[in-house]
Amino acid sequence: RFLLQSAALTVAGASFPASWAAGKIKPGERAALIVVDVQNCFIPGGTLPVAKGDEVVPVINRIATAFENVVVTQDWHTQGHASFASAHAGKKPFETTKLSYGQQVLWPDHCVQGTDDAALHKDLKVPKAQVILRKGFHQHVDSYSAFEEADRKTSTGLAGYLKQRGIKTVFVTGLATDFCVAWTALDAKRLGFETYVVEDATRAIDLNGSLDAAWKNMKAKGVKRIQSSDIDVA
Ligand code: VGL
Ligand code: ZN
Repeated sequence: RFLLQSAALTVAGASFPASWAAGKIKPGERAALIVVDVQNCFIPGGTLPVAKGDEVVPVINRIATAFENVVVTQDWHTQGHASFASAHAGKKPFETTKLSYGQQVLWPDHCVQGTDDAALHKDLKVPKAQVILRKGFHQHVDSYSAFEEADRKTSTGLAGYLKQRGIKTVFVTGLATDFCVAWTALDAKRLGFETYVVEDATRAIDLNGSLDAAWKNMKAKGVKRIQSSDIDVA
């Protein structure tokens, strides 16, 4: 849980970094913050609004200052994308259907490439963001996870990108807790990263108990649930 700066720990002399004494997590240079889908589409006023989605912005802005590495994702759908209810005759948003890779929740049209709706929230301030990863752009395949598309075959390359840069730990934030955040965190853990979800830096859609189910699943798989106050933000 604690990443010690080697110079700061003297066992005999009992000198510890302040963050260690305070029990806070200090993200080192081998940690990355992943900011999932903080886009207008998921903010009240957008096409698939997440209740209080805007409230994650100041929390993410604050903790982002503690990270050397930041990855931002964007849900980036084609028009008439397979995850849109409007693409399936007789289907309404929030119903499900069976696609080639399994069950798919059908959503209102949202986050269409290049629209204002798909833009990042204007108040999001992550100056150290090094990559913006777009997902969900294959017409027939959704991608909640930033690592792997819903067919469970097509990689986004994010794991390789992070591993080649020596990243061992990821902190997942953004929207929505029970869909893109959870799927991203579960894949991160499965792919070998120590994985935290910063709960107060997320908001949920909560469809038919999906939020409880997501937390149970994440706990079972070893994803750690923390609050932004658990992070040492200098
Ligand atoms: C998301 C539903 C559809 C998300 C994306 O970002 O959680 N949810 N597309
Ligand atoms: Zn989507």
